[in-house]
Amino acid sequence: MRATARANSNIALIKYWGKRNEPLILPTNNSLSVTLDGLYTETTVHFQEQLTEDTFMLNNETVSGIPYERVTEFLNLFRSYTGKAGLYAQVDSTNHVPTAAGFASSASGFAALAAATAKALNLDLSNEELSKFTRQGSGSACRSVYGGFVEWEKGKLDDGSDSFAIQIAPQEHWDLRIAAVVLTAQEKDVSSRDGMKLTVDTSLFYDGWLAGIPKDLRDIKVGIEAKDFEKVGSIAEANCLKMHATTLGATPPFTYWQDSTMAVMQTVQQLRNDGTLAYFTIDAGPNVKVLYEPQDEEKVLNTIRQVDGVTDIIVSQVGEGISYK
Ligand code: 2P0
Repeated sequence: MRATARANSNIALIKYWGKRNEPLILPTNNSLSVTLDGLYTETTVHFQEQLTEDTFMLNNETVSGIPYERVTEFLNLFRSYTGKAGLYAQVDSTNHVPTAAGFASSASGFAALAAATAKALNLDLSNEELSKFTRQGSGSACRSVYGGFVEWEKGKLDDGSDSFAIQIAPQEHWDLRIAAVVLTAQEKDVSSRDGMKLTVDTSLFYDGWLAGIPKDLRDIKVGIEAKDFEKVGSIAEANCLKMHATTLGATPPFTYWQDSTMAVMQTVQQLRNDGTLAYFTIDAGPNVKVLYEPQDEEKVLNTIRQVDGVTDIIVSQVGEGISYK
C-alpha cells in the first residue's frame, strides 16, 4: 500500500478561469496546456493500518492548516471510492521547483498525489478516471496527468463525470521551449481560487472572456497540429491578455501584474518587432512564461535576462505525463 509518482507542471495556452461548480471543481470553459519538464513534484503515499490520521510532509517539513486539509480531503475521495473509511496515509512530497521561484505547485502536486494514491490502493484507473480525481484536488492539475499538449473538457453534467483532460498531441509532437521568468518570491495578494471566483461573480468582462473561448480553442488546435508557432503563440498571448482583462472589470478591480511583469511583456513584443518569434503568457501571479522555438533560445534568454526585476529564468521543454518510481 505504498507508491511513488512524479508529475510535471503545466502551463495553459488557453486559460482555465472560473468555475461552474466550486466543490467539484467544474470549469466554465475548456482549457488547453503544455506539460513542462522543468518543474515537477514527486510524491510517496503510504497507507498504514496503524495510522489514526493522515500526515503530510512537503520538502521534508510537516504541513498543517489549509494545505494539509486539502490533502486529507483529497484522500477522502479515494477512501470513499474504495470504501476504506478508516485507512490513513503518510504523504511525502518534494517540489522540484527552484525555491525562490514563486510558482504555484498545485498542478504537479495534486497530479502526483492522485497517481501515487491510486497506485498505493492498487486501483487500475484509466487516465481519464485519474484526471477526474486529480481535477477535484486542483483544476489545472487534471491536465498534468498527460504529457505533451492537453485539453481539459469542461463537461456539461452536474456530477462532473464528463469533465476531465485528454491528450491532443504527445510530448514528441513538437519541440517548443518555455522559459519561466522569475520576478518575485512574494506571496500573491489574491489566490487564483479567489481571483477566479471574484471575476466570475463580479466582472463586467466575464461574458466577453467566455465568448472568445471556442474560437481560440478551435484555432490553436489547428496551429498545434500544423506546428504553426506564430499562430499558436499569438493565440496564447491574446488569450492570456483577455483573461487578465477580466480582473480589471471585477469589483473591486485587481491585477496580478507588477512593473516588471509589464517590462517582460514589452521586451517579448520588442523581440518580435526585431524579428525573433517569442510570445508570453501569465497565470494568476506576476511571473511571465515565454514561449519560443529552440533555435531562438540564446537570443530570447539573453534579452530577457537584461530586463530590470528578472531574478531567474527556468527553461522547460515539453514534458511527459505521470511516471512511477
Ligand atoms: C490555468 N490558472 O489554466 C489557469 C490560468 C491560473 C490562471 O488553473 O481552484 O490552482 O485549485 O481549481 O488550478 C490556477 O488555478 O485553481 C489556474 P483551483 P488552480 O492554469
